[in-house]
Order: sequence, then C-alpha cells, then structure tokens
Amino acid sequence: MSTGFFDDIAKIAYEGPDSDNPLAFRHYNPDEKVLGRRMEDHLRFAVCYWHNFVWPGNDPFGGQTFERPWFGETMELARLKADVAFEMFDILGAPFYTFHDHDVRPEGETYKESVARLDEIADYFAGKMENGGPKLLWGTANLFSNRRYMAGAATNPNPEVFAYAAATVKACMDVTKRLGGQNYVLWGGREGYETLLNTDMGRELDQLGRFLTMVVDYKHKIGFEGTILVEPKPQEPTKHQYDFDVATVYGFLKRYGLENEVKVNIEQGHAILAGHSFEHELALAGALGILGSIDVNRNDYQSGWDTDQFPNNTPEVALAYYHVLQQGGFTTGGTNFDAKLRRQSLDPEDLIAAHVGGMDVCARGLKAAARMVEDKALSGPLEERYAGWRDAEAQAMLKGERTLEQIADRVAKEGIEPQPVSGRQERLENIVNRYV
Ligand code: XUL
Ligand code: CO
Repeated sequence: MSTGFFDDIAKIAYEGPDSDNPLAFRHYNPDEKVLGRRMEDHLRFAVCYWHNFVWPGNDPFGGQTFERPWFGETMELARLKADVAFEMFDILGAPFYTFHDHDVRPEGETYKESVARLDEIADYFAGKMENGGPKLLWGTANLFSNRRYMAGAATNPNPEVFAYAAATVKACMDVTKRLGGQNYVLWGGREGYETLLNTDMGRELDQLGRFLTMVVDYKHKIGFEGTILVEPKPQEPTKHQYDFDVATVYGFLKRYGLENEVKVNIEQGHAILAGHSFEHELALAGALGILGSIDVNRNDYQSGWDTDQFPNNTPEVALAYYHVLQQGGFTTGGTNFDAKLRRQSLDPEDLIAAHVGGMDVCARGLKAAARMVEDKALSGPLEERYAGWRDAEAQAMLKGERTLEQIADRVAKEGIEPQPVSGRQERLENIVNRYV
C-alpha cells in the first residue's frame, strides 16, 4: 500500500527531448545503447538516503524547514521513512540507493541496540529489494554526527572511540554485504583536525592506516566482493581532513600498502573545495588506477561551501563522464546523487524534479562524452601530441635504458634543439563545445 506521500506522481517515463512535461526524462532512456552498453548500466544512478529523507532543511542560521511525516526517532517512523524512500526509488526508476547506518534507523542506547536496529531495518530493506527492487550501490557508517566523534573516529585521541568506530564499521559492512552492496564507503568527515596545537598528525595518520587495513582484512574475511572506497574531501566539517584529495589519498594508501585494495569515491563538490576541477580528480584517479565511483552533486561556485546541489551543467558533466569512459566506465561504482534540495523546496514533487533533472543532465553528458570517445575528438589530438614518444630512443629513455650522461652525450652529439609547438587549447575547447 502506498504511503500517499508522493500523491499521484506516476513513474517517470522517457518522453524524448521535445517533451514539455516537467516530470519526464528528455535524455535518460535506460535501454538506449551508448557505446554498446545500456544507458542505465553506464550511469548506474543511485539515490542517497540522508539528504533526501533525513536532512531537515536546516542551515547555520535556521532550523528545520521540511515537515516530513517520518521525522522522529522511532523504529515505526524508520519503517515509514523506508516506505517513502523505496516509493521514490521506484518513481524515479533508480537502479541503486545508498545509505549511512545513521540515516535508516534511530541510534540505540547502546552499541548492541544500534546494531540490532540496523539489522532489523536491513531485513525490511531486503524485502523491498526483492523482485526487481533497487540494489545497494554502497553502504557506509556515519562516524561524524554523534558527539563521541567530535575529535575524530579512527583518528581520535581516545582509543575507546577508535574501538567504537571499528565496531560500528564492522556492523555496517555486515549489513552492506547482506544486502548485496556493490561497494563500501568510508568518508572521514572528522578524520582531521581543528588545530595543530592539540594534534599529533603522525600518530593520527597511523591510526587511520591501521583502521583502513582492518576494514580491508575484514572484507576478505567475510568474502565481501564489493569495493572499499575512500571519499576524499579537504575540509568541512574539520578545518583539515586527512583524505584531502585524490593525490593525498593515493599517497596515504601507498604508505599503508592499500593501493590495490581501496579505490576512491569522487564527489564533484569536494573536488571544488580542494581547489580542483571534478575532471582533474577523475583523470588523476584514472591514471593511478583507483577510480571507483562518483557523487555527482555540485557546489555553488560563489559560496565556497559544500552545498550538495543537483548537477545542472551539461558541459561539466560531459567532461566528467569522458574521464569515466576513458577508464572503461564503472565496474562496481556508479553515479550517486549525494545531493539535497534547497531549503525552500518544500514539496514532495521537488524531490522528484531534482532527481529527474540531475539524471537527465548526466544522461546528456554521457551521450556527449560517448560521441567524443567515438570520434576520438580528444584522444586523437592527444595521441598526436605525444607521438614523439613512439621513437625508439624516446622509449629507451622511458624504460630506464639510458642514463643522464648518455642522454647528455646524445643531445650534444646530435645538436638537439627542441622546437616548441602549439598546445592548441582554444581549438580543443572549440571541439568540446561542438559536442556539448
Ligand atoms: C559528505 C559526504 C558524505 C559521503 C558519505 O560531504 O559527501 O555523504 O558521501 O559519508
Ligand atoms: Co559524498
């Protein structure tokens, strides 16, 4: 039986680019083939639980703006929340969803009670996931909201907090595995510092390395086949977070020997906060072999804050998917909307419209990216730019078959004088603009 929350909003259908129906897909056509793969299988959309069903609409200057019938701290309301959430996944035709433990059940008085409640809700989810229901893209534990985590979870000066966080992640990994989750995410919102005056960075990094190593060990122990993902973010809530950006996370993984075990979940807004573009983070993760999944929500470019808005800029999204496609597309990862409405967007329909728009922008970006791939619009010129490296002598330098002295001898002997060539940036920008 329907909760009635979405009233008479019907399942969203693909109606093509000319439709003026505000609640229809104009570009997202799940069965349409893009580079030989169904669009749905390329994009692997996921709807997040926390911003949609938990966030009350507060900001630093004001409290709750949303009135939702499931707000409250009982298991009965948690089930109502799940009913509405799965109704929304169905209306959108979303193939996946994502959640934190904290989003889906009220925290118990004790650790044991919290775990029991999570298990109970997971059973409730399992029923809704049967018979073609949505799948779980990833689960994660909220190790940042409760005040016990105010000085960090794995990086807390108090080992009891470390232990509590470890126990919480264990329970959350169990549930993620049970629900067939395709990834498990760790976002270290409090793994960082407010001031170096009270922080031993070396010690905290070692704690974090140990924690992540235990997570990986446990994954293998229980036979969880999903991917472990770390989600980089430079700051907010803390002044500095250890998982600053992709480059920092990679250095961290290398240091603790986890670079073949853990990948990254890259969020557009976090890339912007780190002073990068989304495509920078994607391209680097691709180059390092750690691109896992994306959170496609964007930031406002003026506010300098993690505003978690739905994507609405096709050219930007096209470049992002271009880099995803360059890596061969998603495997266990997908496109998660870790996005929230604006606090004035009060109506149930706003939740639907936001996702419909976001999904359509992504579909349009994907199609543009695929055409660029097919036409070798960027890869052709790129190949040409590096063509000199095909030369045998160039290859010998790269393979470690030449020393600095040998190269110096050759440069002197052959009278090598490199001639600069154009980087052709404007021409390439014009090419991209033909596709988007
Ligand atoms: C916070 C954020 C998180 C992670 C999961 O900025 O992005 O929602 O995606 O904890
Ligand atoms: Co995120």
